[in-house]
Amino acid sequence: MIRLALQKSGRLTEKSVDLLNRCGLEFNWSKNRLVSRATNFPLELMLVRDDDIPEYVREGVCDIGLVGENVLYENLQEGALNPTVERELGFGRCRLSFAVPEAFDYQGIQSLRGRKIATSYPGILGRYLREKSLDAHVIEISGSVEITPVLGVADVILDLVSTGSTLRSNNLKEVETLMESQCVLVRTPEPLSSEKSALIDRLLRRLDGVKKAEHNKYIMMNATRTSLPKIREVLPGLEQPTVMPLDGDGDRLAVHAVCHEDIFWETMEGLEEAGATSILVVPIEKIL
Ligand code: PRT
Ligand code: ZN
Repeated sequence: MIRLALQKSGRLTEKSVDLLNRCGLEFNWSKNRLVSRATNFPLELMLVRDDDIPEYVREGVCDIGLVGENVLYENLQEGALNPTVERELGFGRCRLSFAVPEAFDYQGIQSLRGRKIATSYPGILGRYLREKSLDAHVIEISGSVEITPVLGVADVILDLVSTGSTLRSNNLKEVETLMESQCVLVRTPEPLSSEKSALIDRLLRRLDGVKKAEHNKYIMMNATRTSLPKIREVLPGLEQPTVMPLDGDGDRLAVHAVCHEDIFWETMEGLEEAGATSILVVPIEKIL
């Protein structure tokens, strides 16, 4: 049995569970329990605060975990073994950025020198300032960092941004991005039994299949053999198609293929112009 650490309740929870469901995992779901077992895969979920996930995975309490890169890198331990990133999951995207009051005359990172910078990410900020040889005062705040400039607590903030509306409503402007972040699947640096490794590989293969399927479409159309080269020009992502004669019509063919890209209306119109008819585009759920 492998154990996976997951945020108990927050921005990553729903998308993480949805991804596991799409990998075929089902749970006897109870949000108030610390541990939930999958009913059809040897895996149990450990539901915790996201900030604790790197530590649980580092120590091998959990074999794998789903966590934001911002939290992972904040909890990196220098000189120790850290969790390794196995997959980027493409959700929970945000950026960790410096922001200053609208009136602040920002002239690049040199403007950070000597300033009071409020953040919930003192580890990442400290490393950044050392790397850039900048001296500044780091003020650690656990939440609502965006209100610290107006309170006179800080000159600059370093906080997560996604749409930017929190900054705007506090009269702050984003001036520098320190890092981009998304949810990742991490693995413990502790040695694992071959059985556990095999289970993790099995889950990763399913994840890859789900991810691959997201960007692929199955396309079906009727066409003539002479129109095939034109159709391929319109659909560069078309794999070797399956071509079948249509019953009772010697010249016309049914063309079926996996297409490695999204298909927009413009593409459909292009296919029609190339001579295709009865064009069907369907999503793919899984690919192995
Ligand atoms: O209780 P627990 O400790 O588990 O949860 P939490 O409150 O610490 O974290 P949570 O659930 O808020 O976020 C979990 C993860 O989601 C973060 O660690 C990021 O990896 C990711 N994420 C993605 C975000 C955002 N987008 C985000 N916009 N986390 C926080 N924000 C906040 C940000 O701090 C700021 O206050 O949203 C505000 C900015 O949003 P915009 O859209 O106004 O720019
Ligand atoms: Zn947290």
